[in-house]
Amino acid sequence: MQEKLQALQQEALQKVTDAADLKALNDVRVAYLGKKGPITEVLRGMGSLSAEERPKLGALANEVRAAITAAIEEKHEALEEEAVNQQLALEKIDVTLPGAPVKKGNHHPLTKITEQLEDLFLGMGYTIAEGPEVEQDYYNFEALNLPKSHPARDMQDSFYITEEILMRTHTSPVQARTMEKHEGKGPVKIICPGKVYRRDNDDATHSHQFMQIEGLVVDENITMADLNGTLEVFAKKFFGEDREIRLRPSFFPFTEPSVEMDISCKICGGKGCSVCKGTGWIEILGGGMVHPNVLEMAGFDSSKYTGFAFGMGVERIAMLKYGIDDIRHFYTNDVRFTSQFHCHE
Ligand code: 2U9
Repeated sequence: MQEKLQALQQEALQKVTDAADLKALNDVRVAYLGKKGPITEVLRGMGSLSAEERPKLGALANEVRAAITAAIEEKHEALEEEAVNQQLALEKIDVTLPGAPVKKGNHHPLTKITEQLEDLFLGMGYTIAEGPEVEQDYYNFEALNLPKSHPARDMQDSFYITEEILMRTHTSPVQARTMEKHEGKGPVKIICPGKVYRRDNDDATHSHQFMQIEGLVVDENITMADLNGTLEVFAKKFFGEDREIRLRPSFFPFTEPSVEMDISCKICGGKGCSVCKGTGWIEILGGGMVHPNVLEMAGFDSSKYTGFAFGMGVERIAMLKYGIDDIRHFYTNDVRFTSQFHCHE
């Protein structure tokens, strides 16, 4: 019986060693240590032994059982560790792999053009001024030499909130407010970007809301030559060094004299084509010398100070720069349009 137990132990330990997974190991446990297993069988047959031999064999059986149990526990631990390691190997994350690509957005073309224009004028020493879109009649019209009866108000029909409050029709009230803050002391050198509103019927070239950038310089000894030089630098930097500019006489209530600026047509080089309607020139902006009435109303002595101002529509500039044929594209927010402006100049 002793030999049988020892043989059983050897056999069981070998099977424990051979068990390839937790299931096989459990089968060994059930087979050798279970109630119907061979060790229990041996113990059951102890009745036929002498009183001397019985405890010896009992002790041996317990040793065998303990040895097999210990071997199973050890193997169990090893197999579990192996299983965890296998799982870890399977779930290993390669942190050096490139991530899923994130779709990059881009700025709206009007934002881009505005920022490009801002950069250009910041480089010439201007600062940026902003003001309210819901504006008082006084700053939008009156302070700009457009009294209530002035016929030029018709050209800038607005959305009125009350008799005295309206959606601004240009960014010029920002200049008027800034001048007022200066309390009659120069220099003032600002550009004012922002959204403006006019009661207009929308079509390919008109929109009831659009963006402007206006500039204003007020100081002693400012002349038309300063305006001319500034506009020339702007035109060449923005549209290309090969562009020529020309100033034509015009009229605005807030400037005197007033001008409109054209640049030579890039498409035909000045010969005349469909883009410039055969003239060789494309209208870009308006400007002029600040009207003495405007200077005085803002608290500046017009015998000491002079100034120039100019204004442009950002949509028009963007349309010319990118060859966009309909102003409504800017406001319908179709990503097929807005996503075409990916370059970050
Ligand atoms: C102050 C004094 C003078 C701003 C000016 C223009 C000429 C002009 C238009 C261009 C196209 C507006 O977007 S547009 O329709 N602007 O032609 N703007 S002078 O003159 C000012 C402004 C403020 C205190």
